[in-house]
Amino acid sequence: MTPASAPGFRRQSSVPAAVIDAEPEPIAVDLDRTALVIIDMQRDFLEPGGFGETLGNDVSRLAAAVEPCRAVIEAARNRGMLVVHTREGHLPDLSDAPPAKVERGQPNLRIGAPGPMGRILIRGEPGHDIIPALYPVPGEPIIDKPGKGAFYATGLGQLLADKGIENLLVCGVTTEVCVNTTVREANDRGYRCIVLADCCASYFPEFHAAGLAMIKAQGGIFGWVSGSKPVITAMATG
Ligand code: TIU
Repeated sequence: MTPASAPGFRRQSSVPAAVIDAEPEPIAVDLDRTALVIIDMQRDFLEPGGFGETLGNDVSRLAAAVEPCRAVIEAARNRGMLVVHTREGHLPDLSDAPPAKVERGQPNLRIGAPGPMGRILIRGEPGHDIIPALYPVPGEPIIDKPGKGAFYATGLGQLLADKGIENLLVCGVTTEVCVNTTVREANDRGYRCIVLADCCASYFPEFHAAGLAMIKAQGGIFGWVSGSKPVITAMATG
């Protein structure tokens, strides 16, 4: 049976312009067909009083990813690479929030409940916004997503298709939740995903390590794992 909308996978466009040092092996990519995707670097996950903390997490564990992300974003902007930011969150009436996601934990700490940074994980509230250190510049697309994956119920796939993007450099939080889900979605859609290890973080160091290991295992079953420095080097020379 043919799927209703068979994806038209593209072969790698022309001669790849850059080789990025990565695991399980270096990857050659056309940087002109590559986008930088920054997943959910939001106050709700990185600062005290937000969704991450209401889930019982030590949010300070995510801070290490901020400076590497900032450096990669700067290099991407200098190169003219597409930089896409995502935010996880829900409409104020919670119509896009499945009860199975909302009905967890104490009612006063759930999605939509009032917190020190506004209603928890609600679009438009201070906590939902991206942290000041990584704030998008005018013109950079911001994808608001209701789920963990950045493709589910968003316009990301169309945006990337319109721009001819074939490869994704993926950063953000958390490694095993929204980064992994997005990489898996992207892998099924035919994108080469290169995850930048030091630009990602988890509330659980062992899950960060396992999340990266799962991506690069089995010959790179979901993608490649690299870091900010090899990618910045490739951007400067490729
Ligand atoms: N963005 C993202 O990863 N959402 C989460 O809920 N992550 C957790 O690790 N909880």
